[in-house]
Amino acid sequence: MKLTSTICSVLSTGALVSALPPIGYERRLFHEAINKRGINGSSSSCLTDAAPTTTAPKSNVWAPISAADNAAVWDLLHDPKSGLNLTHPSKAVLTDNYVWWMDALPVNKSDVLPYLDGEAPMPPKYARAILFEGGKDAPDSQEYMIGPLPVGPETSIEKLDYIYNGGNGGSVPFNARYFDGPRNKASDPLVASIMSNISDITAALFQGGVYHGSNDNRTNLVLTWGVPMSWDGTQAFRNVMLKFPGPANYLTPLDFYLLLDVTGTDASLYSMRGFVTGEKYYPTTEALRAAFVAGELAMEYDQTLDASWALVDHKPEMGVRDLEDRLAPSSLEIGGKRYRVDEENQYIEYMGWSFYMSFSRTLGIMFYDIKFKGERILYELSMQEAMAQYGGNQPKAAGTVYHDTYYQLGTEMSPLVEGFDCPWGSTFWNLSHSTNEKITTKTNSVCIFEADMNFPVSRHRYGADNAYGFDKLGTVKGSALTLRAIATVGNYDYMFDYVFHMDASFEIAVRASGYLQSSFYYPNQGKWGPRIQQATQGSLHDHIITFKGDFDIAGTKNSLQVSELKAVKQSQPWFPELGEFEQLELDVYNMKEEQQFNWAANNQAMYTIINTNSTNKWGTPRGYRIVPGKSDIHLSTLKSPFSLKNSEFAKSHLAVTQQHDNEVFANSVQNLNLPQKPQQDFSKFFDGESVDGEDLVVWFNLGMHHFTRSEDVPVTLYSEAYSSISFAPQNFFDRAQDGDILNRRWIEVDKAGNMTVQTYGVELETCAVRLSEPASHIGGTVVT
Ligand SMILES: *[C@@H]1O[C@H](CO)[C@@H](O)[C@H](O)[C@H]1NC(C)=O
Ligand SMILES: *[C@@H]1O[C@H](CO)[C@@H](O)[C@H](O)[C@H]1NC(C)=O
Ligand SMILES: *[C@@H]1O[C@H](CO)[C@@H](O)[C@H](O)[C@H]1NC(C)=O
Ligand SMILES: *[C@@H]1O[C@H](CO)[C@@H](O)[C@H](O)[C@H]1NC(C)=O
Ligand SMILES: *[C@@H]1O[C@H](CO)[C@@H](O)[C@H](O)[C@H]1NC(C)=O
Ligand SMILES: *[C@@H]1O[C@H](CO)[C@@H](O)[C@H](O)[C@H]1NC(C)=O
Ligand SMILES: *[C@@H]1O[C@H](CO)[C@@H](O)[C@H](O)[C@H]1NC(C)=O
Ligand SMILES: *[C@@H]1O[C@H](CO)[C@@H](O)[C@H](O)[C@H]1NC(C)=O
Ligand SMILES: [Cu+2]
Repeated sequence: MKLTSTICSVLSTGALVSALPPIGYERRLFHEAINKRGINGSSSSCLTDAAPTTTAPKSNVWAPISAADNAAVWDLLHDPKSGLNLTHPSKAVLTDNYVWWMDALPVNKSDVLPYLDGEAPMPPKYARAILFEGGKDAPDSQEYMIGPLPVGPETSIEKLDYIYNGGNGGSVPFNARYFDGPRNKASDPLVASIMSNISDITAALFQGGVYHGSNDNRTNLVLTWGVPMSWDGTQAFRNVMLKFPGPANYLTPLDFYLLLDVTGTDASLYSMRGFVTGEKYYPTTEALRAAFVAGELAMEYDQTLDASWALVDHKPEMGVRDLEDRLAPSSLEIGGKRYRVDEENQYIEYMGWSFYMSFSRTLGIMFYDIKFKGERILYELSMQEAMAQYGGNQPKAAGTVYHDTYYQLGTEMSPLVEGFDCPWGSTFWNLSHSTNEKITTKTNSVCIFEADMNFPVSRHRYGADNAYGFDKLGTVKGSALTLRAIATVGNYDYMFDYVFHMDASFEIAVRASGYLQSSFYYPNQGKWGPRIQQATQGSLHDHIITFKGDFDIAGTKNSLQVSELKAVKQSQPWFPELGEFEQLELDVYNMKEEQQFNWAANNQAMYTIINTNSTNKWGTPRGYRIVPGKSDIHLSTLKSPFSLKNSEFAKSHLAVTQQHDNEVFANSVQNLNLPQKPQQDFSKFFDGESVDGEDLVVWFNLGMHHFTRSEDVPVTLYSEAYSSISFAPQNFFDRAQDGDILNRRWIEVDKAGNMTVQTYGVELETCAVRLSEPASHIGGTVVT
């Protein structure tokens, strides 16, 4: 489909105006006389031009591994000489050794700084590979580091243990490892035999719904199951919930749960632990059947078989809104793109900012060496985990905690739709990850655009007693550069925005759309969310998105300054009549030790990463402030058995640690099934080290308590499911970073009433615009 729409272009009238009659001019002034004219369009325009290019000062040392390195590492691992005895994953069973996935190993900061800031050579690249080793006497998952790359005589394969603090390094017990295809396949026959045995019951309860196995053509139900699937890796369980199939199956759950023990690699030992339906537990098939025969299992509501109500397509039955057939307003870079890119190095320069992007299959897009006007602000800014934990009175909802890195969130970052997911004219970049020996490329999966903030950075009207009400007026255009990616991890579509502002502040926003994980609706279950469809309850849950910010303010030796606002008692001799009275003051101090902490009540504390030895012109330590945004929450449940020790990063608003090369990640990708014996325990980072005058990492959480609602149907709305935070210079500069911006208006009215408007040479552009439905931007997946 190729659809073309023509947008009005804008035409400047020449903005330097003087001595126009005051009456009637005001309106014109404030709108700068934008004339609209319909145009037929020209084939090229400043909008669709590629961003100007630049050359990164250094090659991107954080880049994902190349296709050639990926293939060479694959071959090395599979070489019989490696002694790993690997089977190709497509043929693997539980008792084989095979590769789960490969990625780049994060390069140590201590190795990177001499390269970035000095003449040191680029530190060598390493791959990391997680191998499932079911063939071992004690079957497990073991992670390896392979390098240096490219593969050569120096390259070795070593266990990768140093990035984990749980005690077993890169080893994860078999029972806790990712529940992949072979494990699913091994336990499916048991599910099929149990469910076949009671197919008359499920058919009676669920409009003919039966399960005879995933490959049986009589099967018309689908399975989902809760995670975690183990407490500590010594056991494995699988709590299955039945659903009606279809693209919106997240919203058509059934009230039927089958609980299995799936411990170990010998599937003949797997067993049933019982059923749950109607909030009751039946330990055996006999008990279930007896209840069915006694008529105790009737469903109060039928789940909908046709879930077309749950699709995100147009619903004509909802009617038409006046004028809604017109194209909606759009943000367009009508002056041409104002950022430069080095696509090969994934490097960007924008209005004083510069930074590198990287990408990992688990964490998605990441940023390094973020500088403003040549000074490093952050060494690293990266998402660490997207977690969700649910509540309910049944095995699935009550027992569900998601760590989306377990599901490889980065690999679910997928093509974006120009004009809708991102503004027309955005720059789109591909994202690539390893799929076994090949590289999978998701085209156009990151978009880059500068957009109008629709409010000025700053302005002031200097009042005067004339027809305009001022003799001077200054206003500075507000715009910002956004990098955006959307990861559809199962049900949810998480949108990550990294926004770089003109005033040297930057912002992170996460929004969620997509399907709720829902439950079958039982009357009187309002404690866990409302009824949102005929037989569907929106299950209450928390989302916590954890980020790492490795700040380097004027060097690596930083402190976390706390400025507490206090209401204190004071007497001032010039107000004798007040005696002691309450007034404001700041209690300013540096945090001494690593800690997890929360935003102060009423936000009465400011947290600033400062360099005590680097002061601005006014003698104040330079810093960046952590500015709370929207919905900066932590996890509500702090002692749940399902998230006891593997989710510590989610349990405070903020945390500060000393940077260490072996404390790279807040979480580990297979921590989900180890709530009670984690591979990575974030709380162990806090071991009393100083954070005063050290290299600091700030960890911070965005998220939302998802109070589900019928407006989550068909999908959750980005407008409300939204969390953000920003970071702003705090005495980092000597003044606001807006004086050098030319996109501003300075208007003066002289005593005679003559007005001049200064445009600093930035006139309204005439940018011929012809938009066409960008079929080419709805990219795809390419395997090379
Ligand atoms: C300023 O305004 C006066 C009175 O309206 C007018 O006569 C004069 O020409 C104007 N001067 C300029 C430089 O536009
Ligand atoms: C616009 O296109 C139409 C049809 O191709 C043509 O007749 C008309 O002259 C064009 N107008 C302009 C302003 O180019
Ligand atoms: C290699 O693994 C296979 C199973 O994948 C196993 O049957 C075989 O014994 C293993 N060989 C060695 C030498 O361990
Ligand atoms: C099927 O159900 C019967 C009792 O109804 C039970 O004896 C038998 O073990 C069941 N088989 C399976 C595989 O659960
Ligand atoms: C289902 O599978 C069975 C056995 O494999 C086969 O005989 C039958 O024709 C299939 N039915 C349909 C509707 O495909
Ligand atoms: C993005 O991927 C597509 C498909 O593989 C490829 O044609 C295109 O060249 C890629 N773009 C870049 C900049 O690598
Ligand atoms: C990174 O640093 C850690 C901790 O100092 C060290 O154990 C590891 O070998 C280093 N990694 C590489 C690739 O040099
Ligand atoms: C600040 O400078 C002093 C004197 O040079 C030095 O002793 C101290 O370690 C420095 N502190 C930091 C945080 O850099
Ligand atoms: Cu949610």
